[in-house]
Amino acid sequence: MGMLFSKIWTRMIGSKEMRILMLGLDAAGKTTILYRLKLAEVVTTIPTVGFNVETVEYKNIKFNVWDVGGQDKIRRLWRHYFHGTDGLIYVVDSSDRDRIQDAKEELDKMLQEQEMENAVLLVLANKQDLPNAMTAAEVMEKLELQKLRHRKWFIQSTVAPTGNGLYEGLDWLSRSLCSRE
Ligand SMILES: Nc1nc2c(ncn2[C@@H]2O[C@H](COP(=O)(O)OP(=O)(O)OP(=O)(O)O)[C@@H](O)[C@H]2O)c(=O)[nH]1
Ligand SMILES: [Mg+2]
Repeated sequence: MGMLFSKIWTRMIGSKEMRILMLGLDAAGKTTILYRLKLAEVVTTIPTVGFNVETVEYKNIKFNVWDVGGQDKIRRLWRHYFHGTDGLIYVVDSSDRDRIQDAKEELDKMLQEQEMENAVLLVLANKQDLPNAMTAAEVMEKLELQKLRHRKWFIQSTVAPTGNGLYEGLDWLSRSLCSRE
């Protein structure tokens, strides 16, 4: 009965599509996350030089997820993907204390862009399995998320290869994007 109802419902309202941009410094775990969500398995990744895009369906929403390479030299390409972004997933390597300040600066720059004005922000404090990883609370402080104004944001701890935390993150995204309209 539940199944039938949800099928009728989907037919009536159609499923929503959301453009999700996934960014973060190189080796943060973006591509691992994308394919864990898409294929439910761990793929061996190589640094992304361009982008990967996949559609992930979850809770009646089609998330079109754009995963763009984060290497220093190609970060200037990020801005070409901003237009029409509903949600930004910002992936952080929580074990990389040396570069958390860089991660903050890149995030700040992006959030100032007019094209990103209406995007909700999901920060993934990834690599929580590594010893000495910063907790989500520490990552939140380092990124100064509490200072953000007029922005819906959420931070979630994740371990990309096991999938830990990823669906909690998508849950928040779907809730905040649905309540936005
Ligand atoms: N221990 C651990 N390793 C991870 C985790 N997530 C990703 N990795 C590893 O980190 C490395 C980089 O992951 P990628 O997914 O390629 O990183 P990326 O963010 O796509 O990097 P670029 O494409 O260069 O921007 C790979 O060796 C992954 O297996 C995690 O949660 N824990
Ligand atoms: Mg990649």
